[in-house]
Amino acid sequence: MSGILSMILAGGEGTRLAPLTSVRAKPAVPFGGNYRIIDFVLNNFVNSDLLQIFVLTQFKSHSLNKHMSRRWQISGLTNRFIDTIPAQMQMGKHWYQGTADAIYQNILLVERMDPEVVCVFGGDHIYKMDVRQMVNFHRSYANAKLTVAAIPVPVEQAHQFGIIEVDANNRMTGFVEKPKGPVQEIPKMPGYALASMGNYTFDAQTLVEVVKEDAADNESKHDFGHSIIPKLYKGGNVYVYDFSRNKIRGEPEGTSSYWKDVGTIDSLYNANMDLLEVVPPIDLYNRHWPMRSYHPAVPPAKFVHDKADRMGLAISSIVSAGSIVSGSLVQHSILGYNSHIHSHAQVKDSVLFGNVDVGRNCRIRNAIIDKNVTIAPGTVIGEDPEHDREHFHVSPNGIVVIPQDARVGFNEG
Ligand code: ADQ
Ligand code: ADP
Repeated sequence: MSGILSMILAGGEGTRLAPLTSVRAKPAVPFGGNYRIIDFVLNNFVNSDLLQIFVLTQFKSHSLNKHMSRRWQISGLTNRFIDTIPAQMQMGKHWYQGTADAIYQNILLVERMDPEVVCVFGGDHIYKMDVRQMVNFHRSYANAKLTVAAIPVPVEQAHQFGIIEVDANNRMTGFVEKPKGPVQEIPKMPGYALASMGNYTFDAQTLVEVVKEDAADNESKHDFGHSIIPKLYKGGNVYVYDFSRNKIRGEPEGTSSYWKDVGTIDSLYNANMDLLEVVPPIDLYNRHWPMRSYHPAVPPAKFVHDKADRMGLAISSIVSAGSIVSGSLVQHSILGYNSHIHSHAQVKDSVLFGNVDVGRNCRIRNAIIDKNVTIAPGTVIGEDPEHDREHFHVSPNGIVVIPQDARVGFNEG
């Protein structure tokens, strides 16, 4: 496929993921032991063989840049590239005002490439999509100016998304960004509304025109959801791509409709836990859809015990390289790189990002522990909600979050 340029919006501040986003952008937040959130969209493009990609960053981009340059930077040999573009204030002394402004400030990159279509995708969702199928769908409508990918969501969640109405010919007939009131339910799916996934395939000419026009409009929020789509669909040339039609090679029909917005601590935790199911709703082991990421040079994971009555065991868990589970028990948890779990400790229903040291006799449950954390021997986390709320950030569902570089339990009596 040619003439396709992709722009990945990776500047999200991710305030609802605090404190995990206190020093890094949301797309750089670790996920599933081995990955960062942005790996999912990047693998979608690479596995779709669409390799002309700009990744637009803004907030707290150092960790993301490092990840990009260690694993994803491609340039030079052919016309294929993945280029990470920092906010450069090309159009005046201000940051990106919104997602449409992020494209506008980089419009020269689009004009220079002179593509036929531009895929503008978000950088912070967990899903697999063969993007070629969406582009083919878009191209099948000669008059299509924009195609928006869509998925049903329960109506209770509709206020978090752009909500779409569509006619029998896949044409968009209504769009409200993050509606405050009641929404139109999907006629054949009561209780559900059709949500935008924030993934757009634009006719290139249209994209250039609309973002320039939008930049000149002082009333605009300069955002695709608030400003561009509500105007554009009224012209009758905006189409809706039903994500459940997307088929991933090597996977049965229908399994590819997993899509998670991991914008909150609880949704991030739940999406991690999804990976631990016997048959997970998103398969990371499909050889036809390799999940690339940066892998540090560390030794394999190791499970040891020095006495017969002691375990060094992980059950229903994902354990990344460099980890040592010694004389301790890990249950239904995800351990990132270099997690060390010492004797008699128990880790249950938790996610450790990496470089975490859990001391002897600790009991950890229902926790997300960020990188480079040391937990003193005997510390208990996740068993006493009142104590946890006093000392740590605790999510509405009771997930305890330990921030990066913390030393926990050393100063307590
Ligand atoms: P939101 O996710 O709320 O809604 P937004 O916060 O604008 O939209 O983020 C969209 C993408 O752009 C994210 O990947 C984010 O990281 C990135 N981004 C945000 N601000 C940016 C900036 N200034 N510079 C660069 N990148 C930036 C959108 C749509 C909804 C849709 C949901 C689906 O507006 O209609 O339903 O996505 O999650
Ligand atoms: P992440 O925590 O997202 O994995 P990295 O470990 O890749 O991020 O770190 C990104 C960069 O952020 C590091 O190279 C370092 O420069 C900076 N950094 C991370 N933690 C700290 C810290 N505690 N103090 C100062 N700089 C830090």
